[in-house]
Amino acid sequence: MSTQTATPELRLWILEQAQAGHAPDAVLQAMKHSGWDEDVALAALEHTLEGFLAEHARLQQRPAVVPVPEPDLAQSPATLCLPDGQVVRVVASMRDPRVVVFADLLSADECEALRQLAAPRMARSETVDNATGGSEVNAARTSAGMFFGRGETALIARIEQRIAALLRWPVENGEGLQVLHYRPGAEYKPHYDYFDPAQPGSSTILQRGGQRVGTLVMYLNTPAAGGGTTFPDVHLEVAPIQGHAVFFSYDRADPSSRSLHGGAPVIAGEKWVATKWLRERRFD
Ligand code: PD2
Ligand code: ZN
Repeated sequence: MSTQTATPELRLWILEQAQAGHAPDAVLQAMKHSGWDEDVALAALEHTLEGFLAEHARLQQRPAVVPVPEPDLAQSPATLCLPDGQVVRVVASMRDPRVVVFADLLSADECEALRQLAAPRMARSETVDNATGGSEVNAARTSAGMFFGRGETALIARIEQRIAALLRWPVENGEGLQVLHYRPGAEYKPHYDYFDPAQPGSSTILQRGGQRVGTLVMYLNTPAAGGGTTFPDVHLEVAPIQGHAVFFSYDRADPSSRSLHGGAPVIAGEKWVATKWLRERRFD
């Protein structure tokens, strides 16, 4: 075991390297060359850079960057085999904003079962009232919806475990699944899923689980026309196809995340989705 501990001089030196624009990996290598134990150097680097990034964000008056859920796509796999045996196909991915489209996340039977469970409990969708942190009916969101409790049924628990494995994010950090139903003409105008830190109502909401850092929209049917999920900043539209899902993450609660997205109007037929929002911390 190492007896070295990081000194204030080392932290100052790390900060100077960061300010000069040197990449963390290059700084780590330089520390190792100077005789610092790798674990000590890494811990000092992480600790110092965390502070550096927080300060950088504060100076820019922007929220800090935080860790986000992320599927394991390092080797560009065509499929991901999840622990429950589900083989999910990776259809498309984009780095900035981070968007990944999956196929076969849910079977047709699972989609039907979710719709059946949700149908008797649907009510006009509400959006968060920024001033109070409560919710209100809003013309920008003309769907009907309901929330399941986390793990409410065996089916829901199984889907939640699958999502946790896919996105490598704890089940406990997820909000309950929300099911939305759009009729022809219904839409969800472009919005951000994170809570605006500048709004007075947000502090109450953030006490439970912190910020939202990722969203998974799962398509429970295939509308005849319209109803895609749009990302206006990058002119992307994801087609709603039964069993497919679109995942996107946002590592800062700020428009620079480019996570603006909406549900385009349904033109023909109807649209059913289930949304899973993921928080920074346990959402109990
Ligand atoms: O239904 C959609 O495509 C959609 C679009 C934007 C859902 C959500 N946002 C959401 O549930 O946050
Ligand atoms: Zn949304």
